[in-house]
Amino acid sequence: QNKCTHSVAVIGAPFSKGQKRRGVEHGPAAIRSAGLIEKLSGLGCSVYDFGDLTFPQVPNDELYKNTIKYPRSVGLAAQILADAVHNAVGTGHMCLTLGGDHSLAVGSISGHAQQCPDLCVIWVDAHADINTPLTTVSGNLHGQPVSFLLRELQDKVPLLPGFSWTKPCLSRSDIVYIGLRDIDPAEHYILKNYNIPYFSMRDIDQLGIQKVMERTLEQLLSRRKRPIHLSFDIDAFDPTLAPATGTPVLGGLTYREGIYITEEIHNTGALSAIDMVEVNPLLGATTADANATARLAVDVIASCLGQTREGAHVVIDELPTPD
Ligand code: 5AB
Ligand code: MN
Ligand code: MN
Ligand code: MN
Repeated sequence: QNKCTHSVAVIGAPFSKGQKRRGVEHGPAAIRSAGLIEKLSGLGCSVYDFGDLTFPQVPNDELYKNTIKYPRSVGLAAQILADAVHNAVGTGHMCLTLGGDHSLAVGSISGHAQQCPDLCVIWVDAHADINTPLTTVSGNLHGQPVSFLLRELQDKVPLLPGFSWTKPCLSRSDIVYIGLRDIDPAEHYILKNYNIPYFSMRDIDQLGIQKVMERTLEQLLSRRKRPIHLSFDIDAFDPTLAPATGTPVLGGLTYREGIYITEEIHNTGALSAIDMVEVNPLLGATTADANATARLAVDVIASCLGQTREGAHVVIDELPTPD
């Protein structure tokens, strides 16, 4: 049955201090303006829009060790989001977080894991976001969220101010990356040395997206069915499709590859939370670029929730007959 039976909680997380470009805090408004709620309602979902969270200013949020930017602001925002996701999932909703930058995934995944300790993560991104605070070159926390979540890495991760509430909730075999094509040297070391499963753009070229999804779901779900957290960075798409984002990288997913990923995830019946992050409507050359990027985000989300390319998502009883 294709008709959407989900109740979906929508949480806006207009947060941008995990990176340096202004505008990503307008992601939730841009995605809503592109028709998200109407689209999901049209699919038959019961939508509970919780509006946008507010994140307090943290005074004197100084650099950590001269490198990490806004640790207390990021830590607190993630903690606030964790509570919101925890409550939404606990109430029985599928939880959709609209970013905001990707540092928020520390919160959304932690909050989801408090309700579903057995969850697994599919991380769709051009980047691995697994720098530790000691390996990052940029100092931006949106390039580090996975390092705080991965149990095996904790002896390499210092305690940042603002992060004392976090508890690593993932093991290496609980996450699969798809779409990677811009990996820092230390990140590459981590992926290889800790044996973290990933499918780079080269792997997608070699295997095709169908095999990539088969292997991803086999890795995560073959032992047991368990809740999926999809963390979708819009920069996984090629910049021709998603120009309005902070760190675009050439050679990304096609529209069809992206939608195939989310169709397959929907078909598992196990999707429990989604992050849609890094949509920055102030970037891209024109407002048309910004609108196209936001519409793409809506298409990805709709496909997660049962929109198909084959139609039949609305049930029709019979055809009209002529008199
Ligand atoms: B995004 C970089 N690896 O650490 C770093 O957009 C880029 O959430 C991070 O994937 C990109 O700053 C973070 C160079
Ligand atoms: Mn469904
Ligand atoms: Mn990215
Ligand atoms: Mn990312």
